Amino acid sequence: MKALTLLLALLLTPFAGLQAADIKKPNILLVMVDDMGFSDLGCYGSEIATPNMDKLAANGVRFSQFYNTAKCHSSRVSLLTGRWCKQAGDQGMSRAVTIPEVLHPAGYFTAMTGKWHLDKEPTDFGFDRYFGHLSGATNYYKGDKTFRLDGKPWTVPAQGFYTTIANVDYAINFLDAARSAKKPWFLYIAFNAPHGSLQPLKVDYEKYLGRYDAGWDIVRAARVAKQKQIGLLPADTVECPRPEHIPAWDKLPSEQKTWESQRMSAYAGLIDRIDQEMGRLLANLQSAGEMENTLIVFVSDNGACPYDRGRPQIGTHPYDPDTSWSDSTGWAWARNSPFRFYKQNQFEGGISTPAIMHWPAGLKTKSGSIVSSPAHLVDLLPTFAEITGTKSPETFPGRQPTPLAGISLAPILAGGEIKSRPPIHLLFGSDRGLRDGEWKIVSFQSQPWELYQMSTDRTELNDLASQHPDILSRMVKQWHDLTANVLLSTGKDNQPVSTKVIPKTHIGWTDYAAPLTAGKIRGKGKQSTDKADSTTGALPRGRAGTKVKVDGKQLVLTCSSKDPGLAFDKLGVSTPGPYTLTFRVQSKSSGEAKLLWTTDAATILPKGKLQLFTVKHDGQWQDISLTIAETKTLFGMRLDPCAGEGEVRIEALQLKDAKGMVLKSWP
Ligand SMILES: [Ca+2]
Repeated sequence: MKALTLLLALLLTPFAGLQAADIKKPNILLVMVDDMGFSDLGCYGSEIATPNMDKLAANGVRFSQFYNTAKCHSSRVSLLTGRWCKQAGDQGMSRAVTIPEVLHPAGYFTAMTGKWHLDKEPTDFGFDRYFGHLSGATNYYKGDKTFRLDGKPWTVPAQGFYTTIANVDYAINFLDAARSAKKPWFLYIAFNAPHGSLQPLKVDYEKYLGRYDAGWDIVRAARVAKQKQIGLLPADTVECPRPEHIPAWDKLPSEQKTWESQRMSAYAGLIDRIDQEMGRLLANLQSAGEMENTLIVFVSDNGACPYDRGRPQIGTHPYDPDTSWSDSTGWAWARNSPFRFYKQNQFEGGISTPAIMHWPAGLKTKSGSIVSSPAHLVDLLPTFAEITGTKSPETFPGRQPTPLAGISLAPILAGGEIKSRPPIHLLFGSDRGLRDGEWKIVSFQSQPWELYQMSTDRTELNDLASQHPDILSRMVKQWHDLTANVLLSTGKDNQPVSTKVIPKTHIGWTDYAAPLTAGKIRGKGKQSTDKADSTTGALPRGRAGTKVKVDGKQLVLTCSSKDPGLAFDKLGVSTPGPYTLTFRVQSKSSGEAKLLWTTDAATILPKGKLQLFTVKHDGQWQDISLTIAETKTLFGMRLDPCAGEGEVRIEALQLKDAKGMVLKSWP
């Protein structure tokens, strides 16, 4: 009878029947992993063992065009609020209401474990229970000082701790509390794996040692072949070829091959462990009789990460808690198969996530089916609201909620389809994009817009911007309108893109031409709480009268005579001084050069400390190294390479700590 009622309700309108008293509200398990590439799960093309996720996919549904925001914190904001990151008020979420705040009035128990990476704490945004780290990245074994349990500081045990396991330990703990309270539950697990530093468990790492000796060309080809074979991608999909900044595997020196093969084994170990822990959690749901009526959603916050921080740690083991192996651009390319580019870029390699949904009681799609409708993290909140019979409130104490950007995916879960949807707006830093139906425009670091027809060219190989200027200009206008009117973001975000095409590159990508030298163990005894999630510093602001742009690996300053220079308003470093600031400079300007800095937010430059130095304005490149004799932690900085008008170019600008470790680099 109950089944019949449910069926009738579903036939009438999708999920309307779930509000009826005789139908139990579904539990919701939302899992987000960190920096996992599109092809990293077995059911998305990988050779890594992920049997538990594959089983969910086989009995549920997979999305082939599900998007995130290409970056950690912005994806978390969109996921939790159903809005574009800036629209929601960025990390502070002042213009939004979160999923737990929407579900709470419907009687839900709400809990979270793992990485927060936003302002305040989860318990300030509607979560009844929370265990995890507030930081953007943490040591898998040793954690950091931002760990919290239910709003209170939590000390990471000195022995026997591993973050991926602890996240599931506490998740199970919280579910027990929900069951005792006899409430439906919403559980959000934000694994920090497989984000760098790569610190797998020994057993997981050794399982994959030697498995990647064949290299990224072969692994990539195998993944693409599997993606076609399992029907994830059309058989005529043309994969993006290996870009010039990544060498052919066969051309690597043998020691480089060994190091890279080991790095991929570390990634595989981290991902394998996520799957094992998911298996433990799913077994817990099974034994509680909750598998049937729990909607499980699995997504990644951005594509694989290409930023190679620190020097190779040859001869170390990644399971040594004091090591911190960094990301590999070559493997990021393979892990984002078949797409182009990486985390932070709005190309498909940056924004495409594996996305699995599983819900035996509610899903009316054929088991194991693949949905190719475009969807985005912003759609999750409206979907959850619809299937639980709740609504996102239009007002909320202390906030000014904007309208939802996402749409409910409930019609897809009910076995139907969504024929059209509002455009998907894409923005992180200077990387931009817009997906509207079968068309997508995309800009790499504010370079000229490119146009792709996604229905025939998902891998973005054939730029149609010059062939369809009408479509391009319509979509560019749409992007700017949405940025101003929906994201409420003006200023730098809404400036036109550059007109100059330059080689697409990033200083943080692995430099395979550099000799492979073993570095000292980076960050030994210290934990990363770097919110910026990278040593790549935010682009400095040109002071009044100075225009700044990025040209390849150079910052180009066009100075007027009015007080020229670069302002670094908030450096985001946590290591105290002394420091060195090194860079190469080429000046066609004039006048005295100076560096100013402050160690607190209250001191507005040019107040603060001052150091003068000499730049020859003869158009020749010169190396500059400045010592900043400061014992406190730098907050802001101003670098004036000249005092007159003319062009100044700066490259390899790096702020280093006393031991010579790079804390920030620009551009
Ligand atoms: Ca991430």
